[in-house]
Amino acid sequence: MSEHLSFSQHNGLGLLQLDRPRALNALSMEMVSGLRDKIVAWEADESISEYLMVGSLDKGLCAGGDVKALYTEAVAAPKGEAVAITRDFFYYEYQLNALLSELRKTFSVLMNGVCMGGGMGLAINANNRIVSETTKIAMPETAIGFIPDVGATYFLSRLPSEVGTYMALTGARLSPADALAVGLATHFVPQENLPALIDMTKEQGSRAALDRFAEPKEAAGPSQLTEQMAMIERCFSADRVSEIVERLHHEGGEAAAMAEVMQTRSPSSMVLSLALQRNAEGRSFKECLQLEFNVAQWLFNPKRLERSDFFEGIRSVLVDKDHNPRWHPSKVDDVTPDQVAQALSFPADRIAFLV
Ligand code: QUE
Repeated sequence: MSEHLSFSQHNGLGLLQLDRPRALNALSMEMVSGLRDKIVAWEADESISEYLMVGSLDKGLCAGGDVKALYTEAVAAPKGEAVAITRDFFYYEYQLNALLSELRKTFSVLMNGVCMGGGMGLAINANNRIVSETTKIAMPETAIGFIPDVGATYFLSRLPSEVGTYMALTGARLSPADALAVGLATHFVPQENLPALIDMTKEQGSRAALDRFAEPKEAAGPSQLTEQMAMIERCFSADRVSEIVERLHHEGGEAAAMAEVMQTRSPSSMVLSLALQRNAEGRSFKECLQLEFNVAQWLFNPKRLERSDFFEGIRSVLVDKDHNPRWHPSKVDDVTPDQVAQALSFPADRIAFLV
């Protein structure tokens, strides 16, 4: 079992704690499989009636998958094995995401602090998604040459207007008020009350604890995203990334600033993410996870690995921290429709979902 997890039971509550604060609770393979095994056991355990997941009250729920470790292991391994390392991690993470989407018991999660990427995959299917004033929500994968995954193809594409497309392409950070406004979060509890919320959930369950500590959504303050919604709709409804960028420049102001952010993101990641978002209609959560897995495996194809935007992105953002990635290709219009089609239909392993 992972040293970065702890589990305990309190009057029918199963408490799942991520405990790796120095890495912002970034998920290792051991953490993913430890969570999976405990949840499978608790689903069958009649003495457990609900779950609460918490990260660090200082730092936050979770920064994502431990992609830095994945990078270090993969660059040290022979090519074939590098692919296997990334394949296994994402396979087990997506299995866990699917398991969390079909729980038999009420599931609450504290989304304080950093709640990004893989952290969103843990939280998104909870019944009670509790934010505080410290919450920072994002799907930032296009910054590291990857794609919003962990079911983002499903849950971002179902957000109001084009908010999901905006989040997927830019990696924009949402405030607690934004998250409540678009439905990514369900409850607001001030940071100072989180310890008491946890204590009361242990004693009396989540219903009583939220009745006591959840505040009206207005307490989270105004949502900037709500004010930008009409502009986001106008710009991010385009069918091509280059068209979105043109529309943003044409709008000027804060829209143009979004276009500037997109200049720094991986062109391949943005084009693939847009295709995944547009492809999500009518698909189930698991079908979306499988499509993401296909694309992830295509990105890790050994033939293209040395030119992989994923490795270059992790190198530039998390390892060397020069924030100066050299993307291949460097322009969105150089990512061909044929490549996109290949990526989405890449014959990756079928994920054997547990539920
Ligand atoms: C985009 C991402 C991630 C990121 C930064 C990005 C991501 C991730 C981490 C991260 C943060 C702190 C750690 C760590 C990883 O940063 O997925 O190991 O200690 O996990 O711009 O997708």
